[in-house]
Amino acid sequence: MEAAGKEEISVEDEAVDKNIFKDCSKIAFYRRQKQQLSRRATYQASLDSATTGKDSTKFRIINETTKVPLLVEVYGIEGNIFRLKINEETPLKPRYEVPDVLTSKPSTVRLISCAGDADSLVLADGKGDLKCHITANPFKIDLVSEEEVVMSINSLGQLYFEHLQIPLKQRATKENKEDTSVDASQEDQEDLGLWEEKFGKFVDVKVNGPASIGLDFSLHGFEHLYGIPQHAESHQLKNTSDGDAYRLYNLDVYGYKIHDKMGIYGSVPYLLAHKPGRTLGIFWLNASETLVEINTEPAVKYTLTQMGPVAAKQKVRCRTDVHWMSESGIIDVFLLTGPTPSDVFGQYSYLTGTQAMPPLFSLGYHQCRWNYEDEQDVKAVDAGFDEHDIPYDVMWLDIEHTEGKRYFTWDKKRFPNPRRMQELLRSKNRKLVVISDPHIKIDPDYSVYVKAKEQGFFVRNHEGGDFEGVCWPGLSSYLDFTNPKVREWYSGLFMFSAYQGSTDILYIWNDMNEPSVFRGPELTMQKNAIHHGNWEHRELHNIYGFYQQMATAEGLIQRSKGKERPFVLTRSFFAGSQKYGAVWTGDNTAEWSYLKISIPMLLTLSITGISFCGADVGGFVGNPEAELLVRWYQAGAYQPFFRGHATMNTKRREPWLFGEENTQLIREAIRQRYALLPYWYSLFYRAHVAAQPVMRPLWIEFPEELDTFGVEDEYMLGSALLVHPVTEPKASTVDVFLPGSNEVWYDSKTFALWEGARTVKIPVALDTIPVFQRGGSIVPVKTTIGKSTGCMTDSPYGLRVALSTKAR
Ligand code: NBV
Repeated sequence: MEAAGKEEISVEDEAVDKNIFKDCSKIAFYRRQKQQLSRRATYQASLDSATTGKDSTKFRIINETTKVPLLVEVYGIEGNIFRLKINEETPLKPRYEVPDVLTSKPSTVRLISCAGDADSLVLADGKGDLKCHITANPFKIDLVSEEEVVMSINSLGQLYFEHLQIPLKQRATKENKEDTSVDASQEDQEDLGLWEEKFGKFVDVKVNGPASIGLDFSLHGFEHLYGIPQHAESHQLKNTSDGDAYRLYNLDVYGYKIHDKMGIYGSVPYLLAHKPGRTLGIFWLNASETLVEINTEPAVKYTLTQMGPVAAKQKVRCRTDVHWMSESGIIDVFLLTGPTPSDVFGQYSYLTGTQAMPPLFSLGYHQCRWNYEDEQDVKAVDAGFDEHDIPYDVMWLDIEHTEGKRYFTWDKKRFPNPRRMQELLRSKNRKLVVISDPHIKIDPDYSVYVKAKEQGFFVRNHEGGDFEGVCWPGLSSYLDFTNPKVREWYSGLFMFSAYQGSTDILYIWNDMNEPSVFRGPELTMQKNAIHHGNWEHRELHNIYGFYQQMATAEGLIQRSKGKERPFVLTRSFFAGSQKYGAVWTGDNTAEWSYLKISIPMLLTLSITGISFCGADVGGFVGNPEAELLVRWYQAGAYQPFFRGHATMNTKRREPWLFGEENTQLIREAIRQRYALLPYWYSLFYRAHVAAQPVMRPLWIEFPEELDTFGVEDEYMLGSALLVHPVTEPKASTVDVFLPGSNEVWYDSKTFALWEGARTVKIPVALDTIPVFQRGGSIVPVKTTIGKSTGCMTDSPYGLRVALSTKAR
């Protein structure tokens, strides 16, 4: 590793220093919203002047204090979706609206105004089942389905919109001075971070001043919420306390802490709420730093004596309030009304696309390490798999394979003949994945740098020069992937003619694309860096990595002249990243608790569209003991993206290095993965064509069964297999919950039959992976296993048929 890297991050440190990152109290827009909302200035809608056009119904709302008018647009979208947009009616300059995430312009349905006067307006989506009841004063919207209010918007009065202002210094007249939504004395200015915000030694100068937005949603009858990755947290979202909101801000957090709501590598600002009979989704399309607060008010139970018989009969419903806050942009929110979980998946995929269909090889096992040293090392590891009769598909090369971290090059000493190395892998139907990060070494002799520089393809600093930050290669500039021209050019770098030494078995891994900047605030880019179109980085921070993966995937498609499916793994992601490939959960740690949390983390990604996801098997940081490694392989074999990986300075951990008994256990786990390949491939096909997640929390398959709503130590693969990985050391039994009163389940190993709707104690030995097949299902398998997926084309298929209750 070169000096630049070592100075900045000690790769031996196991615990993250949380002081590098902000908590809510250090986020100025959070403090401002909290302070201002306690003053409760309300909005009033002018419904008498509402207009309904082909696409939307528009009206104006006004804040009683600031008097600044906002324009509200309500859209009905095909498939039972509503869209609500709120922007300034006449902003000083345009505010950022996230481009490129929606797959196409969603088809609108004309809203019909059913009833209305100056105080209220009722809009129906045509079929008459769903209605938006808009109340003028104070402004709120109720979403009504079959006469039941399922969601209220702004019923808590948390609508917050900082309108763009002329910088204080430029304001000439007293009149202008009063024209401020955040009325702050000079002393308060600093604390409120209106035009300048300090964090440690960093100062964020905001040329546009305060621009934050917020809105509340009350979900009636709901107390189970899921989504808004990425956090190292439980699958079911927790209530947030003051100052501990879920943060969506893409950050490079090495060895992140678990059970924490801090932002890590990616963000999908989309959550689902579920109760028996209905699932809803809220997709908050905003790419700036975002915070989400959640508060469930449990149902109040009245007793006859307290309230009298009439009140007791009224069922008081529980309610969950969700409060979204973003640093800038506009309010653009999609309400997905279900009613079933799969309807919500369909609605979300209609907006953002479905999972890209992975090439078959990428569903096999991937072998990675930072780093495989040289061609000889690759050859030896590759041979090790064959010697130990362990199937694998993909060898991975990390940053050290390049000439001084210059991506698209090879270290000539370590990898003198990359083609020869790829031919060796090809002979066994195997592939190679190499890393390509977004930072480009500042080096006048590096052609990628020179060409990008010449064409003005780097993100700029606020003074107009190229942004420069330190990363693995030392001082670097960062490609501005938000610019379509940059993406086109970058895609071209993957052409075989441009990328010397690459062949058609080479695929790509995008890392550090939050983006990670070693000396930057919170280890990322300054928010006032400038992107294409003159947008500040703060507007689009969370979508930077999305764009790199998009350009990379496009490059791989073009290089094959549109014939082959790409494979691109990304660390950073946003809503819609599923269209471009796979995501992993970054730098986890070799501890049992991280193995355990991989399940809820992947379930959350899966239900927010990203089916192709995985966690580093073995744990990236630290050295797993043999038992943990074995259990991790067993769990990983049943997770969608299956890759072993380890940081540098860890002990080598190829599967055969832990004694014959453990080699056999790992071999068996990987072989089970390969046996199930036809099932995996079919599940991905369903994810691709019908938006059904591959890895599913139990509540999706059993949406009426309350007992399933909080389960996160087991899950379904498709609708046929239930998996309960062993995540505790020295386990001799696991308690497996088998849902469904009308279901039967078969132990995949012993074929023992269990009735559903019970928890069973399953004895486990070191070789047990608790997997159960649902009665009434058929699982396609391969009955012989080869060296790699490509070697199994001719292996016979088998069908595992499990009889249902009816057939017995
Ligand atoms: O490229 C080196 C590593 C990589 O192995 C890992 O998977 C990424 O998450 N990368 C982070 C950068 C260094 C982390 C200390």
